Amino acid sequence: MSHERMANLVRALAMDAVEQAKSGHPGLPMGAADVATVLFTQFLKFDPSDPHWADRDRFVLSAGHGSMLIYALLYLTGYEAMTLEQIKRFRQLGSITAGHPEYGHTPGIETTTGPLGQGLATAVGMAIAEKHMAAVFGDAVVDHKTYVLASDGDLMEGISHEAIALAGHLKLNKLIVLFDDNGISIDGALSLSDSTDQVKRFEACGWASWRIDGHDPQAIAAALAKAQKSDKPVMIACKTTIGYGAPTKAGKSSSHGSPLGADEIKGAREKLGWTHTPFEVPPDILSAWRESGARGKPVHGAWTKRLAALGDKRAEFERRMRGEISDAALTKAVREIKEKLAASPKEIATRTACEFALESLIPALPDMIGGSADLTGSNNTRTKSMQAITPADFSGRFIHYGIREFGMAAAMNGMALHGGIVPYSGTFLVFSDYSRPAIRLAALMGVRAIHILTHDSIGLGEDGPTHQPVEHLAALRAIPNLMVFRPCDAVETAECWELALRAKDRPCAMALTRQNLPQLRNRLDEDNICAQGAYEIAGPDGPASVSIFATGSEVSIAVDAAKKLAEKGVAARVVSVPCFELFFEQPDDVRAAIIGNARVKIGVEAAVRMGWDAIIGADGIFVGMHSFGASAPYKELYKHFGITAEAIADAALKKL
Ligand SMILES: Cc1ncc(C[n+]2csc(CCOP(=O)(O)OP(=O)(O)O)c2C)c(N)n1
Repeated sequence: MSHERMANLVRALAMDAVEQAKSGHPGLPMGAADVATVLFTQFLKFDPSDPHWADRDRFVLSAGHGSMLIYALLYLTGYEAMTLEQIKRFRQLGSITAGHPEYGHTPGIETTTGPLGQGLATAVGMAIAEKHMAAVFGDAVVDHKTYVLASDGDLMEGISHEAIALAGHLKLNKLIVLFDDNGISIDGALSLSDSTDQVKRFEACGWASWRIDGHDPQAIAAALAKAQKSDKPVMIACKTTIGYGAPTKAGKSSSHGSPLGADEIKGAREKLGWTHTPFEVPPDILSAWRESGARGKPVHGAWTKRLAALGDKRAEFERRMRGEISDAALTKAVREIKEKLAASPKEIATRTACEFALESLIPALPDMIGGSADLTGSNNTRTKSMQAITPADFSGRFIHYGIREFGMAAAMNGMALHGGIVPYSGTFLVFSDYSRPAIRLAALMGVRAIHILTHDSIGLGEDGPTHQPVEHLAALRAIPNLMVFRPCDAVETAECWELALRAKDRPCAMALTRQNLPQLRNRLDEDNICAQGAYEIAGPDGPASVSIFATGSEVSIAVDAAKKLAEKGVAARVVSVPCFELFFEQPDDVRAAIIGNARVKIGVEAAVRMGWDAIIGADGIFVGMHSFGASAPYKELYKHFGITAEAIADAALKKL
């Protein structure tokens, strides 16, 4: 079967599906069909009968708007779930052919893409994961490549630079980027807004990179063959024509993101020599595609034998790839931490409590790979025993991501998606804005990526308002499926870590302090009390007329306020709220019991009020931030902004 016929079938399916949906992006699939056909028929290692095969090559369509390309490829190569019917239902409710590829929604989709640049950055994480798992389990069972198809838009986005610099530094030579170099974006020619020499840029970042004709199957195959042997990551700039085959729209932005229209499609059929009706799949071409889809079966079979030969390590490898951390090891480690804290309570910052917890967690859970965006000493995410991952040795468990918060968060998604790894990392809470789009994708995909975000309020002090988050907790809490933890002491920090690790299908953000906090939980609790999201941490024996709800560093202030109220004969209880999301997920009666019916409800958090009304009600009192912070020693700032035990007690007394 000729390459041309196989590639033209991809083009036809893309234009027909977009036309039927009356929306979508035909330009990229038509332009990149040759590149993708060579990759999928000759190079990509995969087995459509087992989309989760651990040693498959990963393929990331970073330019997610070209989704019909991957849907066509999945159908043609024989992924059972991807039927012609699904392709006909492109972009319709309930289909697996969503507008942009969605991880977990469609078998064969390795990561959700659409936000340009992120697919590439996620792929960097996949390639790191491959190297680490190969270092741990050996290349007999872990030896695959990560391929990315990236567009102009992917490479223009700032995150691409973080990603390629990190990949180049780490010499991720099994990462191969195919750049769909068509010189067109939505507004028109790329020359409107860009004149970067991408080949030189990648080379400057330590990649091997060169240009080819992206419509010449021999050139594509030769380039991919050469890329297999590279000692650096590879970027092949494939010169293509967007909307290839369309008589008047090819090479123009008009083919990028709308249906071509009946006349243009008719003309494209003529130009491509495609005599078939819409959605007609010639059996001989389909069988050629299916044959290439079956290429991986014997390779997969041989791998299964090698896996069996792993012996003792096999179960461990399979457990890790399933994403199941060892329940017994985690339970034991958390118990150990809590016992130590009960035996000798610690007045430490929660960031220090994080490191204290990690000292037990890291040896217990080999799946965990930590890191920091150049704030290792401030985030306390590296324990003494952790070795850094280096280009020469990927067996380490700590990554110096550099000052690349977004690239770090996207790479963490890639590691989690690859499997075998539970990634966590550190930066300042205020800089979660820089990583937010990747945190959002983690939440959308349902992957376990753990973001340690220290220096979580005005409590960081002298660095001032540029570094003091005020709106970030609210902003993070607004992301569905993301757990935002803000523990109040060392014990809560350990419990929040346990919850983060146990949540297999959820990312989390953990806000931790720079300043020391007293340990409020001195008793050894068998259960994870934070699991409920909120609980009474201090209270009178009888009914309370004041309920004070607080998180993190403000819980101890709330406890002091309750003492002051008690001195005045007012019974007040304090509820610690380490995780809003887990609290809101409790049954109504549990929530109602924790909120209680005290006459006065007060929320205390050194941040903005947004979100708190769900707990304290619209008529509740909020003690927190109403503006940006300021530069000063933190104790002065708490006084200056009125977040004190006195202010809380006074507000309660006034309302009673
Ligand atoms: C972060 C982000 N910004 C904007 C968009 C909207 N968008 C989708 S495709 C595109 C650019 C299209 O140009 P290119 O990447 O070259 O794709 P091609 O036209 O070759 O299909 C834009 C701006 C997006 N998907 N993601």
